[in-house]
Amino acid sequence: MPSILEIKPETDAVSETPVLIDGFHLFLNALKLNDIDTIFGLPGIPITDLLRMAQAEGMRVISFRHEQHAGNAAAAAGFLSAKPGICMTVSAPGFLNGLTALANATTNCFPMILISGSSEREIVDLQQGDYEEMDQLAIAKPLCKAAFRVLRAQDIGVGIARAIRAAVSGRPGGVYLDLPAKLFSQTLPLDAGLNSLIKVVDPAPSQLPGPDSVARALNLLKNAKRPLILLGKGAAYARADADIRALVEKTGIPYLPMSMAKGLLPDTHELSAAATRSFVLQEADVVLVIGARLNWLLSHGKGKTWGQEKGPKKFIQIDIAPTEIDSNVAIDAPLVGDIGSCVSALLTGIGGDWAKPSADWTGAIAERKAKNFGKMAATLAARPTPMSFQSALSVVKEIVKDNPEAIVVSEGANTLDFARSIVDMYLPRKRLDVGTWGIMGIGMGFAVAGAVVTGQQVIAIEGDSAFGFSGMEVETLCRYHLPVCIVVFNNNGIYKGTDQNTSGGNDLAPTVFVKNARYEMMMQAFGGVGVYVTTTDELHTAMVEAIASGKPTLINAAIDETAGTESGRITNLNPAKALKK
Ligand code: OXK
Ligand code: ADP
Ligand code: MG
Repeated sequence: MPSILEIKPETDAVSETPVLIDGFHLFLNALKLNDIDTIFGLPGIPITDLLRMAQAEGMRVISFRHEQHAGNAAAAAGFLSAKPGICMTVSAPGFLNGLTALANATTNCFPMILISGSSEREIVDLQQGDYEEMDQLAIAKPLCKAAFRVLRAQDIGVGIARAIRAAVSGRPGGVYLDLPAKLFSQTLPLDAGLNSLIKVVDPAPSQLPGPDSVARALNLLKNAKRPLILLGKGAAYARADADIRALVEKTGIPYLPMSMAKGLLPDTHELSAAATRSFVLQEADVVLVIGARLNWLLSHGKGKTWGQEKGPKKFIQIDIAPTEIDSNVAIDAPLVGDIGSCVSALLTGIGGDWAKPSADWTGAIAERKAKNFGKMAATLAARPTPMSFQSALSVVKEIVKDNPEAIVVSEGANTLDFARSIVDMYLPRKRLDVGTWGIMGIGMGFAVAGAVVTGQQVIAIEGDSAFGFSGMEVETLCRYHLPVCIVVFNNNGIYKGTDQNTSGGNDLAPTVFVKNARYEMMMQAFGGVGVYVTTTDELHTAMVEAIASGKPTLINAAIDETAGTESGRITNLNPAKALKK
């Protein structure tokens, strides 16, 4: 990477006018000074030249077809690298397209910075009808963790520093930075300009838990009869992999991973209770929650899912955000701090005389796990025609087992739900999915980030509906020659392809798509590999070839169109269900 001084400002040696640096270069220098080397974005007024200059200065610029996917890529890059991912968009419409990704990043606690060019303040604020007029800062504010606008070149350094610190410190999240077009052409004397930039020192400082809170947590854990550790994507983000594994193994406490915590310990670990989720949630008496929120995905920590009728549970919760504590149920032992420091403090306190949980508890879990594994194995071994979700996923499961370094991206309803329980993960931070919102459309953005940030193979397991949200980005995959293998689980529709229009009219039902759509041709159109498969053998061959070649590949896998369930495993959230009750 070129050093800061290698970036050449405009000079005029003949007339000896002072050497100046412009807003474009101040901005790029500020990013580089903070080790940010990649920009995801989409060019247009007023950022086209900026992206060209970024590329000329040695930064990687990944240019997308729609800003939402550039934003999703930035968010996933943030999760994968623990540095804020950068997304750059044009003003009003481009900015709005990026906002979903910004809000989703904030919801997922992924650090990203959405940087948008904007129109002239003087005109926008008087609402005089500027090109792409919009008060972007005001609109972004409620959708992100922090939002800033820079109006003067001398504030570019501080603006970037504030954005970086806001994105990664404490609970990570999305940050908006508004850069009006005029800022880029402002100039400063070179020395003053460079001196105004800030290298952020310790952007995400450790936050140590108090000794009292550690003692309280340990006391509760020691007295538990049926303890459980719940790992969320915050635990994956925290990069305390070795200590978390040591905590599980030293204490012998079974653990349950949330979807993006899968692989923090290998899913095949004997203490994983993933295959008996309902049982452990109901039966555990003390639950140590690490980097997970007790939100809808965990039934808010109460009710039937948690066996509330069997008596109250005790919770220990590790989180960096103090206000997360007690947000749904009473937390008996809060441990507020960063996960690395908190887990390490627990490990220190555990000592050599730790009594592992009774065989009653671990044995009951093992027994149920074995039973569920047996049931699952039978489903996975079946070879129906057409393929079922499970038979097709049995192939993906084997491929991921053989390629544990691969990043797995997953979205859809049934495709997502089946893939979550069928496809084992072996390494931390290898799974990217629909996250806290259950959002559709993250597929190709996350896939691009996975490949660009890690350099590893990406396997994207996509429902046919989910794929449609970001499908045009297959051109991006081809343009950058990214090693992404997409498997479209094509069952002709949302949930399934057999829904009927009951009005007697000619339109298809709202959940149904064109039958037997040839998604693989979309990839072929841009020079990638497209394969249509109807059997598990064909799917296996196509995936092996995709990974061996590293070429962007789309495998269109024909799945039984009658197979899906409405909303997968969250059917209960459909309001009509409540009406029927
Ligand atoms: C898990 N299980 C297994 C295994 N792994 N059995 C055998 N072998 C293995 N390896 C069992 C597990 O014990 C559960 O059974 C069941 O399989 C399902 O497991 P899991 O972990 O997937 O659990 P569950 O109940 O689905 O989890 C709840 C949840 C999850 C809310 C956390 O559903 C989730 O993450 N949902 C996200 C859905 C989403 O975002 N959808 C968006 C699209 S829908 P039991 O017997 O122990 O319970 C949409 O947009 O609109 O419809 C729309
Ligand atoms: P999941 O969806 O997997 O359950 P969530 O996104 O709901 O996970 O929860 C992640 C939690 O992790 C958030 O409450 C966030 O504040 C917390 N978190 C993120 N990073 C850290 C960290 N380094 N240390 C402590 N807590 C963290
Ligand atoms: Mg479908």
